[in-house]
Amino acid sequence: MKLDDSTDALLVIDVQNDFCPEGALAVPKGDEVVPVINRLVKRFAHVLLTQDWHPPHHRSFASAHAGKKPFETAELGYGTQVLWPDHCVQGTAGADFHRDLAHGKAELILRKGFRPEIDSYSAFFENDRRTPTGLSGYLRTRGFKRLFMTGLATDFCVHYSAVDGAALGFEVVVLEDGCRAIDLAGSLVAAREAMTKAGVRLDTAAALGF
Ligand code: VGL
Ligand code: ZN
Repeated sequence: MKLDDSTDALLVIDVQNDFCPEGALAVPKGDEVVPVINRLVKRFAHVLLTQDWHPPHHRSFASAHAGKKPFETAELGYGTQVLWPDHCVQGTAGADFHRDLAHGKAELILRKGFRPEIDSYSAFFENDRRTPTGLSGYLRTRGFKRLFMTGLATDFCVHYSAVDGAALGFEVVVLEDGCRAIDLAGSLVAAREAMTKAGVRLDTAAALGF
């Protein structure tokens, strides 16, 4: 596939230590996305990263709810929230990008999930589905039209970012070989369905010749 350097951007989602093997919220084979993404970084003129960035005791952590265990759910002000192990706490090694990720070229690092009471899967809106992160304004102002998404996890942050990006009018391509899933109770199948329904193109870097 031919890229347009003025309107295409690579969005790399949450490739952080806590989502890689041995991390606090390890995504199976999460580190396998790194070589794929590093190849993509060389092909794209513009690279943007997101970083899950929670304060200690964040409300999405099971540890903040008496009697709850990770991967159970809780009703928060904005709806049902999966409760996670403590992860990506601001300033900790777990919140750092994977050491081999080629992040030096990134033009933007968008941090999300920093409001103590609201989780943020999507790079565009927090989990209340109303509070914007500011990313859409940034992307529009810079003239980006097509977003190639990769990273962790396919069924949570990539999924919500892709669906929101499409709803906001961007052309979204998820490169699945540059993603890995948590896959809780069928969440990967559901995410792929939701993305397809939203008009997101599911493809691979390999098939597109990147
Ligand atoms: C994520 C769960 C909690 C993700 C972030 O990056 O997919 N998942 N926080
Ligand atoms: Zn998180």
